[in-house]
This record gives sequence, C-alpha cells and structure tokens, in this order.
Amino acid sequence: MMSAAEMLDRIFVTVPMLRVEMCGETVSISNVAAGTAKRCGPEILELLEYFREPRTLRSWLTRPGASPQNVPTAISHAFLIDVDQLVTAEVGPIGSATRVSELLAQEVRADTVIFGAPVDVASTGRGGARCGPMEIRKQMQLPFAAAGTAAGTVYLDFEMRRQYSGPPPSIADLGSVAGLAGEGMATYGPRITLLSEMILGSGAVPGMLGGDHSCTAFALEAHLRHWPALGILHFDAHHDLWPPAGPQFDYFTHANVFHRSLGSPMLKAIRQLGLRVFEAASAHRLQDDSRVSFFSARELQRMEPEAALAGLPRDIPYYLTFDIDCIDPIQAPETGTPLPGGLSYHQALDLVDYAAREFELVGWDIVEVGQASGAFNGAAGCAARLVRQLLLGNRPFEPLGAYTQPVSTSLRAPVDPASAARRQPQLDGLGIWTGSSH
Ligand SMILES: [Mn+2]
Repeated sequence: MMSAAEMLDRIFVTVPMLRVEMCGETVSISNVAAGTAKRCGPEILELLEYFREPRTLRSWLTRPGASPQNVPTAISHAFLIDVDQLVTAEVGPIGSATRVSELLAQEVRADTVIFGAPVDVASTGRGGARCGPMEIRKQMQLPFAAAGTAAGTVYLDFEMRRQYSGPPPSIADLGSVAGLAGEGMATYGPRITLLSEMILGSGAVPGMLGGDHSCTAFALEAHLRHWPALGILHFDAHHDLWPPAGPQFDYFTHANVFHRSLGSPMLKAIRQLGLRVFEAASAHRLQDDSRVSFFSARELQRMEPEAALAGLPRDIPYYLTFDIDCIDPIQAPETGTPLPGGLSYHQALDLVDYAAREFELVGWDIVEVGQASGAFNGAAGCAARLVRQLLLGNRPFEPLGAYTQPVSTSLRAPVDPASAARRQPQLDGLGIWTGSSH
C-alpha cells in the first residue's frame, strides 16, 4: 500500500478520449473504455485540463486556489491515471526495463525508447498481431546492455562485416500499452499517441512493436504534432491509403493509416516500398497526392537502396514504418495479410540499414508480426533483426575482413597472434558478438 506522501509524488495524466457532457450546473464525465461515469461539479474540468500534461499530484495540490475535492473521484473513476499504469511490463525487455515515470522524471536517459502495442482489433485479415511485441521480444536476445551501464562493450555484426565503435546504444523498454478487454482503437489508439508524446518529450526516438498497422496512425499523430515537417518511409505489401468507405464508416483499420496521416500538412513526403496488391477500386477512392511515391516489390528486385530512396527531401526528419508483410511470406509467413512476391529479408535489411544511415530517423515501428504457427516464427525473426539494425542506426563502425580484424589491418599488417587470441569472439544465436574490452 502506497503512503499518502508517496502518492503525492506519483505522476498522473488525464486519460485521453474521456466523454464530457454538460448537464445544467453539473458535468457528466465518462471513460467509455473503462465503463465508468460520474456527475461532478464543473470545476473538475480544470483538474482534467491541468493533467493533460503528466504531472505529480503534489504540483496540483500546492497550486494557489487548487482544490483537492475532485482528485479521489478522478482517480477512482479512471479519469486520471498513474502514468505507470499506461503500460504493462513485458518479459524479455529490449535494453533496460523502464517505468514511464522514470522516463518523465528524467531518471533514465535513452537514445531509443521501445514500447509494444499488442492489439489487432483493426486488422481486416487474420488476427494475431497482438502477439507481435511478445514474439519479437522473444527473438531479440540482444546483448544491448541496460542504459548507461554498457561502457566498454563493442558490437560486431558478422553478416554486415562491421565492428561498431563508440558508445553502444542506450535503450529503454517501457513494456506494452495496456488494453482493456473488448477495447477498440478509438480509445486504445490515443494512449499510443500519449505514450509517443512522452517519449518524444524526453528527447528519445520512440520505437514501437505492433500490433496491426492502425497503431502507426496514432504514433504518427504524436510525431506530426512534434515535428514541423516529417517524411515517412513505408515498407509494406499494401499501400494502406484507403479513405473511409463513407462518413458512417469512419473507423480505424490497418488499411487507412496513411490516408489519415496525409490529412496533416506537416507530412511532406511518403515513400512506399514493396507494394504488390491487386485490387479493384473506383478511381475516386485513391486520389493523387504529390507527397506520395512508391516502388513495387518487383521494381525493387532490380534497384539498389540508393535508387529506392532517391528523390526524397533530405532536410526533414523521417519516421520509418515496417509492415512485416513487405517481406516475402516464404521468409515471414506469420502475418495477417500475406502476399507472394515480397522483398527478401536481405533486401529489406539493406534498405533499412541505408535509411538509418542516410536519413534522420526520429521514430520507427515494426507491425503486423503474428503468432508462430510452428517452432520458429520467421516473421518475428526477420523483425527482430530489423529492430537490431534500427537500434544500431547510424553508429560508426569499422569494416571487418575476418571476425574482429579490420580490413585495413588484414590487408596491410601481419596479425599479432597474442592480440588475436584476446579478441576471440563469443557467438550468440543471432550472430552478434559482445564482450567487454578486457
Ligand atoms: Mn500495412
């Protein structure tokens, strides 16, 4: 049981999407997702407005003229929520398991802050993407140490023939956005936006593990408010540009993600990569927008990453969103709407690596990874490796000729056997080597 003094220093925030109705002298507030409702005096609105920014209870109670009277009601009816209750901790965190309150109080500094969005209510295909965060975390097995504690560790990447130098990435993992049974995206999604805003406010790069692709629309909402201009690199078999079928169908699906984002003038460009969907559509449903450009999966078979990402404005930050169905279902079958003829894992890795080096990536997600159907989850395996490449981002590295020996050295100087023995690598299951420099 928390003491009153401890409670005062907890950080609370107003739950998004409360329903507020004025009824004469009183106001009726309801949290539809939680199933709570309460009629209150109108002064509660000031309280809820104040906590739209995450703040401690103490800060409210020490404000001149502020009243404590609605605080217990607001908390017991889930109008105000402790920020740590926005998420549930997950097994196998990537980097250091971190509470939201620690991030907000700046007790943890991280380059990237990971969170999961285990939800698939907006999928029109097979479900299962709610398992994505868990399935990806299971396959990460990353040696990335807890934030700020990894001095002296180096990372090798045999596949890419690189030895990364400089400080390793510091990564915090908040767990996953908590959901309520039967909840839809109209209330779950805004909590993704809220968490993304908090991470952006901390100065870190948010990295989201979906979830169906509708999650991206809510993360992007935070980005499009935060950045004066933004571009999107969109990996997908589908364009996800469908407008709602009509005003009566204004619900969220994983197929109308970018139609929603294009409503923002802050979105300057979107490059779609890997498209290969055959569809019949009335022409008016897909309107030309000069911000949208794409290459099909087939076109990409003959293109270098440089060409695939050419022609985009380079003076703006980018958000990278990766729907795992971009990769061919032979390698990544565990997804809701698979289509044949996708990118190979290696093509995708080359593109993501190039994007991370050449563009300023300020946020990213990997979505639509489903549940394993057998012993190995190929989609999650591909996703975990793409996550690793995104976490390494644009860090400097030395090219490797063989194991830990830089190419330049191997070509020019004989190897000192004693030093080679000291640098004997330890392999882990993902082909990453880590060791402290002892
Ligand atoms: Mn998609």
